[in-house]
Amino acid sequence: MYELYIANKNYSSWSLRPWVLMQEGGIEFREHLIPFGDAEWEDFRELSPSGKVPCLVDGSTVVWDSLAIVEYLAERHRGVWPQDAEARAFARSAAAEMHSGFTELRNRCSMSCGVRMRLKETPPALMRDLARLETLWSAGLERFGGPFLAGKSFGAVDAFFAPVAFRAQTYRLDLARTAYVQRLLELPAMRRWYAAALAETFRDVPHEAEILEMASLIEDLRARAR
Ligand SMILES: N[C@@H](CCC(=O)N[C@@H](CS)C(=O)NCC(=O)O)C(=O)O
Repeated sequence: MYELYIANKNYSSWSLRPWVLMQEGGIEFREHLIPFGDAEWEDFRELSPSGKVPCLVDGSTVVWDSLAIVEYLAERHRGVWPQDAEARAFARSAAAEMHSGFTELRNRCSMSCGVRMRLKETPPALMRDLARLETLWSAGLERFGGPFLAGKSFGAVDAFFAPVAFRAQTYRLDLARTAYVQRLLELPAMRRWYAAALAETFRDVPHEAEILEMASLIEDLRARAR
């Protein structure tokens, strides 16, 4: 049984990627959620070489970093990447681009599933990231026929863009490919993640501050600690 270490579902976009891939792909794992800032983080650092989540443990093998986890799983399970070589090249390129790029989108629209925010500014760098996203999604959906980015099935490439769907919902991002965003949000695993995120009462002060620096709060749908 795999052990998957993740952080708070409300905030942890990197954790969501392998989690949703494994859940949708029927790859069984035991989940360990370590809340940001919790004392457990210190113990966790002994396990994960980077001290970051997600981190997958398979017996004596430790795999850290979302992309490495996806590749590790792809060696053992079908359907992580597409069968077709051309679709696979596209899927790997797009996932790698998400992993290393879209910096402005990631920084300015930090993931917080349970709130609705209005961005204070939409600078050109953010508009460039959104335009690139549209081009990339359109290329995949049109070339491989949808409904997912590299064809008929949900796979690693879609898992890499899953946090963008929550960001689009939180910040009401103006994306033309709303059907794809909706498709991601409606996946059973995404609904489960979202429900768990809404139920979290923990608030990470640095994350909350970062989000409020970039955007104004419209609505907070999360449960509150009693
Ligand atoms: N490139 C890494 C990024 C991982 C990452 O930044 N994870 C965040 C949580 S979303 C983290 O562990 N932050 C805690 C820290 O930096 O102490 C990946 O793809 O897994």
